[in-house]
Amino acid sequence: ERNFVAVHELSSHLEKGLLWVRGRVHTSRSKGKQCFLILRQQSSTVQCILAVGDIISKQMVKFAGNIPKESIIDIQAKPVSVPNKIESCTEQTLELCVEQIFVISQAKAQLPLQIEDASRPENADDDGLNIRVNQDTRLDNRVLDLRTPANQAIFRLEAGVCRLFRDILTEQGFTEIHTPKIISAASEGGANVFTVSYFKDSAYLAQSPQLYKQMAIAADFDKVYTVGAVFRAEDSNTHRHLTEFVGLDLEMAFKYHYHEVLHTIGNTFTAIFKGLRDNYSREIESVGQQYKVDAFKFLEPPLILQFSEGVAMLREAGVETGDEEDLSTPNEKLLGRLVKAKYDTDFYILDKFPLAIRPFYTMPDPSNSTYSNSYDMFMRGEEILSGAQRIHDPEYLIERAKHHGIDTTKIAAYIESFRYGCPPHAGGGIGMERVVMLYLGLDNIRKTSMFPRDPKRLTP
Ligand code: ATP
Ligand code: AMO
Repeated sequence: ERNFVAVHELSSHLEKGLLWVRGRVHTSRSKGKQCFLILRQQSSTVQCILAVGDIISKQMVKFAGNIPKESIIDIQAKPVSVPNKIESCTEQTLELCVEQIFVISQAKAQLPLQIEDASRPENADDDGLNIRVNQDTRLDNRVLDLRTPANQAIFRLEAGVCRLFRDILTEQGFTEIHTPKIISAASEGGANVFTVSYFKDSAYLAQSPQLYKQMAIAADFDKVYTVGAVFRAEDSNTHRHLTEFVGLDLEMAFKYHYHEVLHTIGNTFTAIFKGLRDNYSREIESVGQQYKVDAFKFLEPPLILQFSEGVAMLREAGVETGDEEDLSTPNEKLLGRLVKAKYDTDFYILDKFPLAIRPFYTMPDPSNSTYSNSYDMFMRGEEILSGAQRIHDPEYLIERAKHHGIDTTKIAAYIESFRYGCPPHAGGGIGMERVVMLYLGLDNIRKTSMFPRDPKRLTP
């Protein structure tokens, strides 16, 4: 039996004799009677030495030098301290003197990309010798690309976002639900749905859990959330649109005012930001070694502005925009910069959007029906959540749906669920990949989707 030790724990095994380590060959070079091999385990690396002597033969040194990079090997070795720091490894103060080496799984000799190239800092001085790996090469060979320290960190942090979302809401009495992804009617209106054949009929892939999370409220679940795939047949080739993303959705009954829900969501975001800052500092640092990462700033409680205030700030900055006009992407970003300059926060909430630009189920503002009880939330000047109070009166809901040109017979079960009594409620939907992208300040949503789907990419 082999007593395996993790690379990052080797320092506590110094001078304790032989042990086993399993890892990948990160790099290897033979120099006559010696072979220097860097062994990698996720983001940890350690230098290994094979030197011809009593235990190691010439053939073994040659064999070790010829193991293809990325192969998985087991070595039996003694960890020893080194006098000079080994800069190229995460374990800088020790190395492994190898006595036995076994190849467990051999990688192809020719790799489509080199992990070292794919890990290179984005802003490193480029003397023309450094090879950059472009995004398509990375995504085409995603399993290799995901082995870089930055990618290891990004997807561990992404798991953290989901875990925090679940834990924070569960603690507040929310119930996790699962909603169907094969549905018979578009929930957000519009044409951006994928049609799939469903036996003799056709169906849609869900563009949101919207109708079902509201139906769970009508069914007395009171506070619900769901984490699941959301599909959008949008031919949007941008840095922030995917055709399939993970939605973090929540819905909640309230007593007096939809701001009970707005505050719950806002506080959930600040709790997630704190959880990431406090528990994922190693991951954040690791991403920062490859990409420029500025610390994410937020206020407690979060800043809430009215949509009309946002419009006024834009106009003051010289932008022409209508009272009821949606924020274009450039205006959204500009407003983010203006808010940051004035309030020093990368997260803020915009409340009371014009009714005309919101989905049919949105509750109008009872005091001014030009506006609505709806809100968006932004990270680094980009939309991260859309939400609203919903109409829970079935007749009024039908009127609003018809106004939006929606065939109400297709959503009859949804409307019917409000005929048996339903508490006032509100909620919102978050894009998981966008949270990670914007928290870290990355420039493309494909960096935070493990196997991204966009209009031009369906594999791997
Ligand atoms: P997002 O707002 O990011 O798209 P959403 O689901 O709320 O999320 P929409 O309301 O459909 O999406 O889109 C709003 C904004 O997205 C628009 O202001 C538009 O500027 C931007 N957008 C959408 N598609 C594209 C595209 N193909 N190219 C550039 N911008 C786009
Ligand atoms: P909306 O359509 O604004 O609202 O979507 C909610 C959030 O999902 C993210 N998002 C996307 N992420 C990646 N790629 C896309 N193509 C994409 N489209 C949207 C954004 C967005 O803020 N039913 C409502 C939510 C609600 O009212 O509860 C809805 O789906 O972060």
